[in-house]
Amino acid sequence: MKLVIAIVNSDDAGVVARSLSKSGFSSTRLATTGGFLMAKNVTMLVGVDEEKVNDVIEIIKQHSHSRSQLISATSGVAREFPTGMPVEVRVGGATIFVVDVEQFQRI
Ligand code: 2BA
Repeated sequence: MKLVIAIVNSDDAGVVARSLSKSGFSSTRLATTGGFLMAKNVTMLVGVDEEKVNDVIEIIKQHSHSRSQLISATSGVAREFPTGMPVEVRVGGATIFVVDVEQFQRI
């Protein structure tokens, strides 16, 4: 068994979760915050048999859109940029990790 950990944009999380559920995949949504932008995102946990991992990734890909975000030069994040201008950051559709699950139990 594998655990798919997907960090997705908050705006996409609902549709991703619904699409996973429609296809028979259970998921858990955690409210998280990106370390760079300090913006809220959603981390989804999906436990799945190894042969279904690509199906899960495909569903996440279909519904996760990349977008540009402007961060203010006055915010903590942007202080490292010398320009003093707003900085445009391209936030990806989703960041996905796939890890091995040693044990899975429903009690
Ligand atoms: P954040 O850390 O808030 O990062 C948001 C976006 O800012 C990133 O988009 C990337 O385009 C940019 N960015 C991040 N760190 C940067 C840096 N040191 N310098 C310049 N630009 C930087 P994504 O790469 O699509 O990441 C979206 C979110 O996924 C991240 O939010 C973070 O929550 C998570 N993430 C990405 N890579 C990760 C990793 N290796 N480990 C854990 N979480 C990760």
